[in-house]
Amino acid sequence: MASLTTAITEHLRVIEYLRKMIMIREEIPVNIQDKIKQQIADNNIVLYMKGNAELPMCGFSARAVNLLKSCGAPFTTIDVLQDEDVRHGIKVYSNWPTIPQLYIKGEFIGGSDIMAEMYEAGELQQLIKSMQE
Ligand SMILES: N[C@@H](CCC(=O)N[C@@H](CS)C(=O)NCC(=O)O)C(=O)O
Repeated sequence: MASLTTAITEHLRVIEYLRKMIMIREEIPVNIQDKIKQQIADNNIVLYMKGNAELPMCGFSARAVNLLKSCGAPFTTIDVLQDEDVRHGIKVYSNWPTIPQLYIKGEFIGGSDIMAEMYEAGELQQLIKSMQE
C-alpha cells in the first residue's frame, strides 16, 4: 500500500512538473514578442544585428551599421547574439529569416541588401530625414 501511495505521489509530481514546463514554453513566445514590440516602439531607429555598432560580429550587420552611420542619425542596436529568444523571435515577428533587420518608426524596412538598395537610391536618407522632421 505504501509503495502504491509513493508511486501515485511520484506520478503527480511528474505531472505537475510537465504542466509547469508546458506553461513556461507557452509563455516564452508571448513574452519575447511583447519584448520586441516594446523595443521597436521605444526606438525610432532600431537595428537587430549581430554584435553592436562598435563591434559588428557579421559582415551583413557591419554593412547595415555603416549605412546607418552614413545617414547621420542616432540609432539603437539590439545584439541578437546576447539572446537566442530574441534572435529567433525577431524572425517570427518580422516574418523575415535573417539578421540584420532594420525598423524605422515601427515599420519593418528589411536587411542589409534592402538598406543598401535604398541608400543607393537616396531613399534611406530621405526616410530618416522625414522621420526627424
Ligand atoms: N540578404 C540578407 C542576408 C543576411 C544573412 O544572410 N544573415 C545570416 C547570417 S548573419 C543570418 O541571419 N543567419 C541566421 C542566423 O544567424 O540566425 C541581408 O543582406 O541582410
